[in-house]
Order: sequence, then C-alpha cells, then structure tokens
Amino acid sequence: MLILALDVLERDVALDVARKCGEYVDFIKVNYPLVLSAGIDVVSELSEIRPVIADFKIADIPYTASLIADIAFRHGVRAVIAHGFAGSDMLRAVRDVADRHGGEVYAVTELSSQGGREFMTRHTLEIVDVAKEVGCDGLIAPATRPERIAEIKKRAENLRVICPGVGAQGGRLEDVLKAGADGIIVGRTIYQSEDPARTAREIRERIDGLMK
Ligand code: 3DU
Repeated sequence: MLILALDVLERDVALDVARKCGEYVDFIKVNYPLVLSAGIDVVSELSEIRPVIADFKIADIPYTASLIADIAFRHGVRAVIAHGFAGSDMLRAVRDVADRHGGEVYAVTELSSQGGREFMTRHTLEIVDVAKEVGCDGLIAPATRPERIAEIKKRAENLRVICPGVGAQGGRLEDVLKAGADGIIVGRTIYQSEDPARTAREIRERIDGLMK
C-alpha cells in the first residue's frame, strides 16, 4: 500500500499533484498544513481523486475528538488518524463517529521523529493493545525504526501497520516492508521531486516487486 502525504500548502498544487500521482497511490493523506492554508473543502475535492486519510492526529477529550472526526468524515474522508496516547475513551469516541460514517480509524503508536522516543516508545505496545481493544483498523508506526515496526506488527495481529518516514526522514522502503509494514506513507520524496508522477510510479513498482 502506498499513501501519498500531501503536505503542500496550495489547493491547486495539491489537486495537481494528486491527479498526476493518483493512479500510483492507494490513498492521499492530508494534514494540517494543507487544510489550514487551503481550507477543509480541498479534502472533499481530493476524495474524488483518491480515498483520503485525514491525519489530524486527534488528541483531545472525547467530545472534541468526535467533533473533529465528524467534520473530517463529512468531507468525504475514508479514514482519520488519532493519537493512541490520548487514551481509550477518546479512541472509542472516534471509533463511534467512524462507524456512523462507515469510515476507518488509525492510531499513532510512536512518532518517527527523535522526539517520538522521549515519551511514546515506553508506551507503544500498550497503545497497540488499546487500539486492538477499541477496534481500530490500523496503526501508524515509524519507518525510521524498522525494529520497532516488527515489534508493533507482531503485537498488532490483524491491524494494518502503515509507516511514515520513508525517504526524506531517512527510512528505507525495503527495510520497512521487510519489518512487516502493510504500507508506507511518502510525502516530500514524491511531491518535491521534479516529476512527482514518475517518482510515485517508481515507488509503486518497488513496493509491488517486494510484496509479490
Ligand atoms: O516526511 P514526509 O514528507 O514523507 O511526510 C511524512 C508525513 O507523515 C507527514 O505528513 C508527517 O506529518 C506524517 N507523520 C510522520 O512523518 C511521522 C509520524 O510518526 C506520523 C505522521
């Protein structure tokens, strides 16, 4: 599975890159930079090109978390990403909203950055257990630390594990897939390349070759 992280700031650029790369990616992931600068309606437009994952890293009290998730689903997203550390009550609230819309929920385990090790790593496997209990569809795990992906995947059982951090952050596609990831999230390596469509196609081909 290849997920395009579309952290560009302008609506027209986002739609252009999405249209060019659409046939090579399974999902488009949007995050705050795009939505805060281009407005939430861009999410609906992107959803017409490819299914969208709203990476709003929801981490709040259950009530507020539900509102955020509901707005995302009402704009056509297929899935939302929520922080596992915010706890089971919030994940459950987001799960309920997703169920009302027929959508999916992914929980962040530990961030791929150095900072992800400071607090999150200690609790990662507990977060995996809570995500399973709540019935999340998948987990976000760090492509920068393949050994952690393997541990998370083992504990995750049938939850999908998708990994940001390939390319610009230093993670290697081959290592990530070998560790058991079900998909990778790639942003800058694609949308900052000279020819985003060609780069997306090349990454797709590498994934298909390795996952055969
Ligand atoms: O580093 P890239 O440009 O390939 O983008 C990675 C995307 O994934 C970006 O939207 C970032 O906010 C998100 N992400 C991580 O990079 C690491 C995480 O642990 C969770 C999300």
